[in-house]
Amino acid sequence: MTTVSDLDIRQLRAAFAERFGDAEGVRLFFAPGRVNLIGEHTDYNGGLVFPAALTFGTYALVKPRTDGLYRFRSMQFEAQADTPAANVTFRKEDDWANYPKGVLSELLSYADGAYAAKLQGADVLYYGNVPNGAGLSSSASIEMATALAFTAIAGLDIPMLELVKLSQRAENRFVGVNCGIMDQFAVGMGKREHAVMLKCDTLDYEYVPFRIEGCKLIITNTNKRRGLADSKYNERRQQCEDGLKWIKEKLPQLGSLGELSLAQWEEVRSAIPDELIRARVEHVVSEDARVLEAKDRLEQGDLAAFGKLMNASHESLRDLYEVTGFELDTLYEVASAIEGCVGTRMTGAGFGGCNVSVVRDEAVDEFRRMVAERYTAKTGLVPSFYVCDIGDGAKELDI
Ligand code: NG1
Ligand code: MG
Repeated sequence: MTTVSDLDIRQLRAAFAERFGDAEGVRLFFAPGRVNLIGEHTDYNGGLVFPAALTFGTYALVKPRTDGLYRFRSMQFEAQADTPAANVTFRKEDDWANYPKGVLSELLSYADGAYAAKLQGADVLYYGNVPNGAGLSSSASIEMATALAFTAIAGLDIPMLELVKLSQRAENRFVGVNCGIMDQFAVGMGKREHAVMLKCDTLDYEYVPFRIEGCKLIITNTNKRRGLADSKYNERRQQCEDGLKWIKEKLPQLGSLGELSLAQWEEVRSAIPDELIRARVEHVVSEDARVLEAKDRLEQGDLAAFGKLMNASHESLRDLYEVTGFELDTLYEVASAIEGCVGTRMTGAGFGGCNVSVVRDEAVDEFRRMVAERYTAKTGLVPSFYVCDIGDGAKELDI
């Protein structure tokens, strides 16, 4: 993977000029990828998540236009799109460019179109170093970089939290991925050296210093593409909704699974006649409790307990929610067998993508060596490792 320090702004300017004529007056915006530390498949259930923003992400070099035309180009992808603000529609062949187009579409209709007249066009060049389809939110990072860039160049005063919601709508309605709020929130609202615990129904949130003294946060990519992830993701969402419906027969006031305490769950679990759906709900309710406890443990500096909760989260996603799969389970197995690995789990939607681990400094080299060797022996795939820092959410960069 290319690291952030490899990005040379002169290179980016030159590439911009090559595609658009000249780079006079461009502005640079950045939005990170994110990693979820714990709290998986809880966001769309109104539950708790505990993500953090990464220091790699998507850069958008932007120059305003005045003719209403938006032109999208990428340093890495062939597909490109030219879209007049008057006619923003989804086109399959526009590929990745549908994400910024979705954001544009949502901005145009935001507040009943109150800002539409100010959205007068832009040329945009993207450069990203979040691995795609790995569960690190490359899509949310494109969306949030775009949302911030377009509001900034148009001089619109829209708060970050609104851009977060608007970008989620872009993904739900324009791109057609029915994701929860976690990704856009972490990407927009992330804070350097902090994780953020978010309650996804109320959007109440709390920053927690991410102190893991003597340890590193390591993301390991299975390099297994996520295949049927979308259909299975939507199937899990449906199963949770079915579970909620049954529980509501006993607790009519319940708005979401995220409102259900462990104690309440014990009382109503028999209301769900279907064993599989009971298992799905059991994961959601227990995962929510793990997030709360993980936050406390991190604040207390009890990394051993924090790590155990990460492992328990993986096992619940494997056994109850069934979203891990052979590669992620193999990583979990080989990583957790390493002495200096404090905690390890899948992160993101699952079915492939990434694992996240907390590893003692002195064990990092061994972790990389042994995990790679054993993982490759079992799967035939070569994993990638990223030793991570926690960075800030979306922002404009000085150039
Ligand atoms: P990733 O792995 O980034 O696709 C998905 C959802 C999140 C959340 C997690 C599971 C998308 C774009 N995002 O994350 O909202 O539900 O799965 O915790 O589908
Ligand atoms: Mg995504």
